[in-house]
Amino acid sequence: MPYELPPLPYDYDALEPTIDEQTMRIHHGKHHQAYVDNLNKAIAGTEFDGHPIESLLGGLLDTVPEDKQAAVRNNGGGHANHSLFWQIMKPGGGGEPTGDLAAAINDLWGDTDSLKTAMNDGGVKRFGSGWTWLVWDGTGLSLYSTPNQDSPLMQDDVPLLGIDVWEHAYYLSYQNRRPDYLSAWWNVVNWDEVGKRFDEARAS
Ligand code: MN3
Repeated sequence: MPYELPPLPYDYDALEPTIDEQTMRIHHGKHHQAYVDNLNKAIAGTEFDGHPIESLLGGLLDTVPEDKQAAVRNNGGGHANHSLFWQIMKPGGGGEPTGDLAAAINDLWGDTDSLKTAMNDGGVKRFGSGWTWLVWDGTGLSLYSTPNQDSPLMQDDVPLLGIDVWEHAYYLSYQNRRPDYLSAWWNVVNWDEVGKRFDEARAS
C-alpha cells in the first residue's frame, strides 16, 4: 500500500493573507507530492512497504538498508512533517490554546506569547532549511528545531506543532524575511488540533 498525499483540509487560498495561494499550491501539490513519490520509490518492494509513517520513522529507520536510509529519512520525514503541518493550520486560526495544553504551556513558559517567541527564535536560528517544533517528549512539553526534514518521531518524541522554515514555505510572500513569516504564521495556527494531539500523546 503506497503512501498517499493527504488532501488539504481547506482551499489553497484559505490561509491568505498569511500564506498566499500560490505558495500553498506549490508546497502541497509539488513539494509534499514529491516527498510521497520519492518515499514510495525508496521502499517499493521492501519489507518497509505499508508501515505507518510514525513507526517507519520511529523504531524502524535504523533497520532500513543503508543505501535507502537517507531517502527514507528525508522523504519520509517530509511526508510526516507536512501531513502534520496542514492539520495544525486553519483559516481563521490564531488566538490562544485552551484547556490542559494552555495550562502546560503556562507552567513552562508563563504565557502563549513567550512560547511563540521561543519557537520563532528556534526557527530564525535554524541555519538553512528545517523546522521549529513543540513536542511531547514522553514526560512533558519541549521545544527544539530540526534540520532538513528530520522529524521529532526520529527521537521518539511526538510532534504537536511544527513550523516549516524552508524557504519554499514563505519565500513568495516574505522573501528573506523569515522572522516576519514566523510572526505572521500564528494567525493561522489551529490550537484545537494541537490540543487534541497533546491530549492523545499524554494518554498513550
Ligand atoms: Mn515544506
